[in-house]
Amino acid sequence: MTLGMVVATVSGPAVADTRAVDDPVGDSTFVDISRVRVVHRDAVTVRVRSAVPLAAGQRYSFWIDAGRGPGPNYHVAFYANSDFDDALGLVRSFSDRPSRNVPCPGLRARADIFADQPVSIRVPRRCLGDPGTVRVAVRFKDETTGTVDWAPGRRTFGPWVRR
Ligand SMILES: [Ca+2]
Repeated sequence: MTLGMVVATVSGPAVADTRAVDDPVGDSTFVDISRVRVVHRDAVTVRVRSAVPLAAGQRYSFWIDAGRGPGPNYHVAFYANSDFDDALGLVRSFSDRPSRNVPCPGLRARADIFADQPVSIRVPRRCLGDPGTVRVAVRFKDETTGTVDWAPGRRTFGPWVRR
């Protein structure tokens, strides 16, 4: 814990509320994350760049750790250009099946196969219990072929992002 805090202080960027992690290009087929950027302000905003065009049948899943318990606390998943229910899933593991969903006014999810824009979510902090720090794991899955790409790695979170 202490070591992690020291490392974060020494190597952290000047802007503590933003972290970006590059993901290898070519490490998966049909879906391929190239970069994840997390901004932690009044909302937690996650933008994910894809190295390949977005397509129908891709599912975009996000797990958020708000620092409570050993695993992820929240889950959001959706498809491109489809209706999105503004509910946040409660989870305790890297599961696609939340124990329940809670309303989160202001929750946004975006994935547009017709625009060259990142896949993104925006989650108001109040929906997450106003955490001091958060970290995020992302998985893109092509449901036709079953291929997946995780960032930063399978069932692995990126760096903590302070508000
Ligand atoms: Ca990748």
